[in-house]
Amino acid sequence: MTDLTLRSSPASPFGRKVKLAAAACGLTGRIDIVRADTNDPADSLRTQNPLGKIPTLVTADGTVLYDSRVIVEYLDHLAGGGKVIPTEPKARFEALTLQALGDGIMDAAILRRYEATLRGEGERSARWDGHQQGKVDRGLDHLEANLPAAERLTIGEIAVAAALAYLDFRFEGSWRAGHPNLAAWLDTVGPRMPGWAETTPA
Ligand SMILES: N[C@@H](CCC(=O)N[C@@H](CS)C(=O)NCC(=O)O)C(=O)O
Repeated sequence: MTDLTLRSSPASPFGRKVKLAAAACGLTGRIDIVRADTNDPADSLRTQNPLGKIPTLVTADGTVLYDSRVIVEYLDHLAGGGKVIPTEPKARFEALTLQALGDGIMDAAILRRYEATLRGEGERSARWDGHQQGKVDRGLDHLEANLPAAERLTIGEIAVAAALAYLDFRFEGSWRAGHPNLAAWLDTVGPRMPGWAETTPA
């Protein structure tokens, strides 16, 4: 029985992170995914989440949770705790910081995507785009030198995998050539994650 509604879209990397976390927590069967259009002012998403952002989670009693980090905390709690967010302090803050890096890469990549798709030709700023690209590049370089774990599945590895797969999806995997070890990590670890195939954007 589904008692949770996730507003998301297939292309959203933050939505995918939450779906992968839900799968790792064994909660996929409780979640009904209802597609949201963040560009549509009439979409009920904007009444559920004033920020109009996905992912947004609505529980059976109408409680609304956002953003993705809060939703992941909630799912981990529903699953009994310590499933994708470790409880031991050192591991916990490592996982949360790695998640923040994955999220930051997604944020910057999404801003680049919006710059290219939502702004008209004359409105685009190469300087702003380069500023965001720098965050992605430095994040990738850091991860290439500090590969995430291969045998552990925390929200850190999930967020990084979702971020890299988004770069594959929207930026034709151009990051791979300069980051061969990270690319190999994604290709090995990603498909092993519960829910990976089902959440791959087409
Ligand atoms: N910090 C947010 C970021 C979510 C986010 O940026 N979502 C994008 C889609 S992946 C979005 O809703 N964009 C529409 C908008 O910003 O208006 C989270 O972790 O959930």
